[in-house]
Amino acid sequence: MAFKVIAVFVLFLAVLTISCNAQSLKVGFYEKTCPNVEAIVKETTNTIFSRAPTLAAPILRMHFHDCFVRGCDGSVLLNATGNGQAEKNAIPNQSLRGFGSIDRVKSAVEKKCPGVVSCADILALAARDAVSFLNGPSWKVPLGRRDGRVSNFSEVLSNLPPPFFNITQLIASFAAKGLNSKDLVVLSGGHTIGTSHCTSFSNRLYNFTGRGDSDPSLDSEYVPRLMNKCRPGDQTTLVEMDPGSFKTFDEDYYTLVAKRQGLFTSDSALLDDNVTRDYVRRHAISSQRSKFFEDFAVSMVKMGNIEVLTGNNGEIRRQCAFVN
Ligand code: HEM
Ligand SMILES: *[C@@H]1O[C@H](CO)[C@@H](O)[C@H](O)[C@H]1NC(C)=O
Ligand SMILES: *[C@@H]1O[C@H](CO)[C@@H](O)[C@H](O)[C@H]1NC(C)=O
Ligand SMILES: *[C@@H]1O[C@H](CO)[C@@H](O)[C@H](O)[C@H]1NC(C)=O
Ligand SMILES: *[C@@H]1O[C@H](CO)[C@@H](O)[C@H](O)[C@H]1NC(C)=O
Ligand SMILES: *[C@@H]1O[C@H](CO)[C@@H](O)[C@H](O)[C@H]1NC(C)=O
Ligand SMILES: CC(=O)N[C@H]1CO[C@H](CO)[C@@H](O)[C@@H]1O
Repeated sequence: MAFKVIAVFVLFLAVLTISCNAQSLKVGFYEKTCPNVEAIVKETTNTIFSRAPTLAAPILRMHFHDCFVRGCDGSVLLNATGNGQAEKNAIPNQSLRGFGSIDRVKSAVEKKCPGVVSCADILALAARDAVSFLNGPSWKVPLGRRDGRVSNFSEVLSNLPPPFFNITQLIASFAAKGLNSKDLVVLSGGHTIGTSHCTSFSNRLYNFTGRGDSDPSLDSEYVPRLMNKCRPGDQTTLVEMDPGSFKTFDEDYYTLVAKRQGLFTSDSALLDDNVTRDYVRRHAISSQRSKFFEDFAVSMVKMGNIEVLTGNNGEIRRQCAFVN
């Protein structure tokens, strides 16, 4: 009996400690301090995306890159300073675009509520608005992230999964961030929008194993079509990841992957695990659109919670490219 009481008490203490140390994010965090922040972000991003719809996808990707390196702390937005190179200078970031868009949104927010809203939160909101601008789902974004002060070039490669990862590596990479294989297959659905450089998948087309071959896990009729777009060594051409509907957030991605036309090794790899394969197949056949939308919203909120800085940690950056 006494044993039980002690056990319950210890558990109580543990819960108390956890909840004191890690303040959690909250929908409506800026209700009092910047009540219009969500409207400002939506309005500014809508203006930007209406003029340049191809800027929407890169904002979603940028939020992913932010969250996987040092948590969602806006570190991806920082510019290099004298003593080193920033995350945005690492190879996987060569293809990141949209820093200017985030700067514009931040300026609009600063005009109304100076020094209140973090760049990390602005990026999380802009990513949500990017998805819904492209006819995807919308969701409530828990807020209250603080901005980090460190952006480290060499942490990018060790934290972001590259496009040539197999399923074991992908699952491990997501697990390291507290995301499971369902999150992996759901968030990979982000590849329903946007474009990729040939360099991210051309290894699958030419000389895949050094015998002049291509990747057998890629649809053999799709290979010549991709070869047409991407000549060997092409560094500049952009290819639609979900051809024909790369400007619409839909579930076509799963149809493509099921047909073995996923662009990256990491897309094809979703067919190599029970959970992810099952999800791909189910969403490739019947119209499960609203279920995917629901799942995507849930996994985005989960991703947006990775290693966030809250309370007195970090800072509210005045300019997203520089620490205060
Ligand atoms: C599962 C691991 C993932 C890998 C290996 C991966 C890899 C890549 C690569 C290589 C590109 C093309 C970059 C280029 O060459 O221009 C890309 C684009 C993109 N990724 Fe991912 N990605 C992953 C997960 C995600 C997640 C979780 C999201 C968001 C939820 C996402 C959203 C995007 C978007 C929207 C683009 C298009 C960007 C544009 O149009 O510029 N990706 N990804
Ligand atoms: C930050 O660096 C990028 C290039 O990485 C550059 O285009 C941009 O102008 C810089 N931002 C500021 C505010 O200096
Ligand atoms: C950046 O990260 C690497 C690898 O984690 C570490 O060795 C290095 O000291 C870091 N650099 C800075 C300037 O913090
Ligand atoms: C994935 O790659 C790792 C490292 O190369 C390897 O050890 C593992 O066996 C591979 N897994 C699969 C399923 O191919
Ligand atoms: C293909 O790879 C092999 C082995 O790495 C190499 O010897 C050969 O030159 C490559 N062929 C082409 C066309 O790049
Ligand atoms: C996964 O597939 C294997 C082989 O088909 C099967 O033995 C296993 O029970 C499956 N696991 C789950 C969780 O479905
Ligand atoms: C936007 C940006 O800073 N891109 C950089 C990504 O990294 C390469 C070098 O690896 C730089 O040349 C780019 O300017």
